[in-house]
Amino acid sequence: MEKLEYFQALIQQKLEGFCRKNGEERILQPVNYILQLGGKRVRPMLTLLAADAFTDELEPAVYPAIALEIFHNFTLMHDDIMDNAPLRRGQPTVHEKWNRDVAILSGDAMLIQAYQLIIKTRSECLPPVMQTFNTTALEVCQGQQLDMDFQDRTDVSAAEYIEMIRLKTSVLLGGAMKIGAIIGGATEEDQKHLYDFAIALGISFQLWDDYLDTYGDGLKTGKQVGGDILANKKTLLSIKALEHASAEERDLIVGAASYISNDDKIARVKEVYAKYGVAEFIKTTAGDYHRTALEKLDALSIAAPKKEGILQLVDQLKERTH
Ligand code: GRG
Repeated sequence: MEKLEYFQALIQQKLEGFCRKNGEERILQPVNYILQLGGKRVRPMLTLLAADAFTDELEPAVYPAIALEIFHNFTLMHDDIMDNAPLRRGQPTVHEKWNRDVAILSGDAMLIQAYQLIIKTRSECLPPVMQTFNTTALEVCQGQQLDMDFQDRTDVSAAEYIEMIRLKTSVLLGGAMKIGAIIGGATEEDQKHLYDFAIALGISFQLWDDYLDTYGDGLKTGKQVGGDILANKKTLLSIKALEHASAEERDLIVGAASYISNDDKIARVKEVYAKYGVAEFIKTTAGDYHRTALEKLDALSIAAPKKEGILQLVDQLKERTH
């Protein structure tokens, strides 16, 4: 675990230095605020771990790693505006604490700052790193658009939903690993294995997240159990149920039916889920993606001890999220 702790501390130290440099500049205050709210720092960890798998020289991967965390936080800031979310990591969102315009502008500044850090990548790696970063950022946008489109539809398929997660969440994890692998000097084949590993892992984690929102232990997840059901949210659970639901069941799931209390609605939707076996479906699907991820890691051309850190991070995330 020592390596993970060292990487975490390094990321924290670099982010603190970045915030110190931002100083008290008005549009950068929200940038420092969101970065100091915490977060698991998964993306920069993936970049460092991927680089570390191929080289002993970690330093060239540090700025790109920090750039990815800043980009991630920028997407959260704008996502919170679009979702009208009051809280982020348990604290007021930027648009609540300041206002919507500040959150838009500071988010924009953050995206530019991410680019300022990415271009510090050493010159021979810069073209493929920049290309990966740009492709990833554009795909994240597409994923966000799909997610918004899905909220108004009742005919979203499981495959479409998984494609949305791939774009909205997984490609940034994949991009983070690929960038680390490029900087570490990995072959294109190994870059692809690591990219595919992160894609599958991201999908499996998101599906588990959906599952736990309905079937998890609220004390462990820190979320209201059944929150997605009450918000009529499209998740793999509701999508799978809608595939089979009667007109009455459909109304209940999409929020068009009346109910006595929140508990009553959650219980009735869970009955529909049980009828169509959706919990088992989601568990099997998440398990399949998890297995695929491990197979991709297996296929890497490096010795097992070099994969250790990556596997430890997966275990740590499982503990925090499962
Ligand atoms: C790409 C130009 C451009 C715009 C962004 C707003 C937007 C368009 C995209 C939203 C993308 C988004 C919010 C994806 C959700 C990803 C996700 C799973 C967030 C939670 O990640 P964690 O659990 O969070 O790693 P922490 O708090 O640990 O950092």
